[in-house]
Amino acid sequence: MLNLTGKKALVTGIANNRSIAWGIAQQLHQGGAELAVTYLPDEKGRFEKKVAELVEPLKPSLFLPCDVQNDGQVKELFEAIAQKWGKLDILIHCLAFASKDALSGDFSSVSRPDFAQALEVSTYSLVQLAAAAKPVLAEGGSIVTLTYLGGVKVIPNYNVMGVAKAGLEMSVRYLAAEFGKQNVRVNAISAGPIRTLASSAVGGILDMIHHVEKVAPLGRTVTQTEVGNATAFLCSDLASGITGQILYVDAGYEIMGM
Ligand code: NAD
Ligand code: 0WE
Repeated sequence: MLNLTGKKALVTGIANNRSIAWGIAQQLHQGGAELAVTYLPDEKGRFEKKVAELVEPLKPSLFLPCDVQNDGQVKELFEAIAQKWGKLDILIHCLAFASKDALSGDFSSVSRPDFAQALEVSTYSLVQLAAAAKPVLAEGGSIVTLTYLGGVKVIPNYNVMGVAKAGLEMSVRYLAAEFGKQNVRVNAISAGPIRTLASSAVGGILDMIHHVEKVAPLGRTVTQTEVGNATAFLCSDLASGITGQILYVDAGYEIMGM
């Protein structure tokens, strides 16, 4: 059965109690994994306080800042993991960012800096974290990232994030091919739309969720806990034969053509 006892897991992307990463952290903890949690630092330290209070019940062994646009922070994060644990079994990449301007209007109106930032934060960061983790990633380890259907099909207003997710999904395959040599698996979960800090900032997200509720085979959207459970499975030895895959956790929406 699902057992993550003895596994050391790094979870990125928790901003609040609606974050998909929070659903993942809880299910990894439930499975018996020991956690390291990162937060995106801001000037006032608001996220640090909020995330620290939220994750306190999971008793993380490490709690550190990680802005993926800051190479120094990424370096210090993995130095801390090497020192504390000497290994890492699970790496959860659950972050994305694009300028709000780029998430509405014509796709072709995206500026060069907004395009570059979306791909740097949402796509390159997976490669960056995987490379930084490589020396400590244990045999039998697992990397999981979060993607969205907008990286495969056109979703109105997803725009440059769609390009970022397409790149992310292809990065999963190249990383899987490379990391397989050390018996580390790399997969993505393509989640259906969920109300989170990131998605709530998007105009029309509720209409999109209602559309999915009407069309999806299960007649509803998915929860952070369901994404967390699928992630726990991919990180467990039950999934030892699965790598390079995009697993849809979307109540079946992706299979529908009409
Ligand atoms: P969220 O806002 O809770 O999480 C996004 C996280 O990205 C935040 O914790 C934020 O701090 C982090 N982040 C942004 N810029 C960063 C940076 N420079 N360095 C480090 N961290 C940074 O929203 P969410 O919906 O839980 O998003 C998590 C992941 O799930 C994203 O990859 C998103 O694309 C993906 N996803 C979301 C949905 C959805 O509908 N909510 C569906 C499919 C996939
Ligand atoms: O990947 C995402 C969220 C991505 C995201 C959202 C924001 C809003 C606030 C990245 N960067 C930002 N930057 C901000 O300033 N999702 C899958 C959720 C989502 O976002 C959409 C969606 C869906 C679904 C954007 C447009 C259309 C649909």
